[in-house]
Parts: sequence; C-alpha cells; structure tokens
Amino acid sequence: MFTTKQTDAIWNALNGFHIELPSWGFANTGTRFGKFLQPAAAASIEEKFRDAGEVHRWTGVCPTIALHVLWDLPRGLADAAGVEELAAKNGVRAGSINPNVFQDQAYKHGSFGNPDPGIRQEALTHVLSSIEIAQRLGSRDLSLWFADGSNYPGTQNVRQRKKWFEDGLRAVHAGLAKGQRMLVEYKPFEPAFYHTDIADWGMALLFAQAAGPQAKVLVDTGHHYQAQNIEQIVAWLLDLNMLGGFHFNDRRYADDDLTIGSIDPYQVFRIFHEILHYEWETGKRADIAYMIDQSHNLKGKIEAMIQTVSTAMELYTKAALVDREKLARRQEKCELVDAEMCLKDAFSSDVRPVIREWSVSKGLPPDPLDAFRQSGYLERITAERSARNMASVTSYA
Ligand code: AFD
Ligand code: MN
Ligand code: MN
Repeated sequence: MFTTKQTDAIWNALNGFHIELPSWGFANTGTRFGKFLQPAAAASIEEKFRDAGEVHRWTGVCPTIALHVLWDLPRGLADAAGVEELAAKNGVRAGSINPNVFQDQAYKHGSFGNPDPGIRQEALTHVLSSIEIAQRLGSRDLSLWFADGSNYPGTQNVRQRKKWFEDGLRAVHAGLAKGQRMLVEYKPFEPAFYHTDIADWGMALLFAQAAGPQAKVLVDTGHHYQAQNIEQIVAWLLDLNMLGGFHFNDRRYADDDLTIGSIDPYQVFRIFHEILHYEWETGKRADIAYMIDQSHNLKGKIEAMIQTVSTAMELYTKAALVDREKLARRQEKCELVDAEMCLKDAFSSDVRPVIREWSVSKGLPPDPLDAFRQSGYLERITAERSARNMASVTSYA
C-alpha cells in the first residue's frame, strides 16, 4: 500500500497531467506497403473531433487535439471557424498545428532545403499560413517536422541546405505572435535514407537557437537510433530550457509509431523521471507539450488511443513516486544499487488502484476502456461509417 505522501504524489501528478491527441491517430493510416482499412475509422475532421472527444470523455486528460493543416484544414484559414464549432461541440480544443511540407509533389527534393528558391518560398508561405491558423484557433504551438534530406551520397550540398533551413526557420520565427512557439522536430531517417536535414537533437537545438527565443526542440520518442539514451537528451534540453515537447510512441526497430509503453515502458518512465526530477530540483514547472504521435494501423483507433493515454498516466504517476530526497543522497554517495532502486521501486509500483480512485473522484469511470466498450459508441460509428470506409476495399481471391 502507498503512504499518504505517495498517494498525494500520484494525485498531484494526475491533477497536472494532460496529453494531446493526434487527429491523424483516428483516421485510416498504413505503411508504405498499404493500408488495412477500419470500418469505424474517422474520415473527416468532424469525426476526428468526435472520436477525440470520446477519449477525453472517458480519460479526462486529453483536452486538446493536434491538427494537420492539409489533412484537417484543406482550405486553411477558411476551415478555422468550423474547427471552433467542433471544439465547442466535442469538448476538445485545437492543440498544436502541424504544417505539411512533405507530401506535395513540389517537395520531391525537399521544402526548406530545396535547391529551388521558389519551392523554399512555397514551403515558407505554407508554414506562415499555418501560423495564422494557429493564431486564429488560439493554438500556442506550431509543430514542425521536415522530411527533407537525400537518398544518395553526393546528391545534395548538406552545408548549403543547413543555411537554407536557418533562413527558413528564422523567417518562421519572425511570423510568430507573442506567446507562440515553434517546435523543431528531428528524425534520423525516413523518408530520406542517406541524410536528413534535421537528423538529431543537436541539429534541432542549433536550428531552434538560431531561429529565436520562441523556438524549442520537439522530441519524438521514435526518432532515435536504437542505442540512444533519450532521457539523457531530455535532461540536456531541460537544462538548456530548450525542451518544447514530445511526440510519444514506442518502437521496436525504427519510427514504428507503436502505442506508448508497448515495447519499452521503462524508457518512458525514465523520460518522465528526468522531467519530474528537474521540476523537483529547480522548483519550476517544465513548460512541455506532451503529445501522442502514433499510427494505429491494426489496433482499433479509439481503443488504442485510450490504451495509450492510460499507459501514459500510469508511467507518469509511477515516475512521480520516486523518492527524490533519498535518490539525491544516494547519488552523492554513489550508493549505486540503492540509487537505482529508487527508480525501480517506483517503476514496479502498481499505481492503477490510485489512478482509479482519482478518476472516480473526478466523475470519470475507473476503467476508461471498459466504459468506452460499454458505451456503444464504437457500434454506433461503425454503423455510420463502415459502408463508406470499406467501399474501396477489394478482396483479392
Ligand atoms: C510522422 C513523422 C513525424 C511527424 C508525424 C506527424 O515521422 O513524426 O511528427 O508524422 O506529421 O510520424
Ligand atoms: Mn512526430
Ligand atoms: Mn514519426
């Protein structure tokens, strides 16, 4: 059983915990080998808001939904008014705004890093229009991911592209309103397979610092080489006040976009621990956007999202159980096993009963997944959407 101090730590952690849902996590997605369509998948921003509202209704910690400009607001600013209505109707607000400079044919050789100045300008114009949408929707964060890179040695001038990115990101920063942030995301490879222009946390950090004080780094947990120590990167960015937020997912091999904690829950726990230890040591709340960036290709979209949110709550509250005074003393004295046990004791605690108590105290169900399954919502949207969703499926005999 937990002491009062431990129970309070869990409750305090939950009272301040929010995690943002990705609109694209409710729609049919796939791999480069194709998509397996789901009868109940969302196919419009209306349906994505509705499904996100369902996840927030049962979990209570997902008040915002990240939007992808081209996919969710194809008419740009003209679609913003509709988004506000959807937010009011479904109880979730627009969260971070994701420009899309990686799908259009024009971006075949890159966006901000494209040798063609006209295409670099086209990409910048799109990102600046995304800032306008963010301002219109009251979204603080612009979430920037670039697929830019090259596939073969010698095909692009890496240093020149670095300069073009510095210019482009500086121009984006100049377009930000007061209080807005631009989060620069890095990724070592995919879709580029020889070099990616923003390939690691160091490049993202330097680009963000060059762009201006409202630029921060976005850590996508799937965007690291297998052996990388992500929590060490998190600790450095915290210390530099350059950690803007996360795209959470899990991975076995690469950017697999699996549900949080499905492969390595201890790694997510260690990331949360670094953040909570920073807050304990500094007395400052880390101003971090916790966001999900997953692609539920095969799992049911809404079930997978509820599972993800519940897992994030568990790992975050486990990290809140670390006895920080004891840990600090043991680290100073290099009492290695005892120091490590401060983390392992917290990680091995079953926080689910206390989370259930907290949920019930907030008028939420003790088991959000069960509540969702009992609600009949999945049956209703399947009846509404399956004919449309499965119409394009042709079975191969
Ligand atoms: C893909 C990219 C990157 C980006 C996300 C949403 O790898 O993580 O943040 O799409 O645009 O997962
Ligand atoms: Mn991401
Ligand atoms: Mn990714």
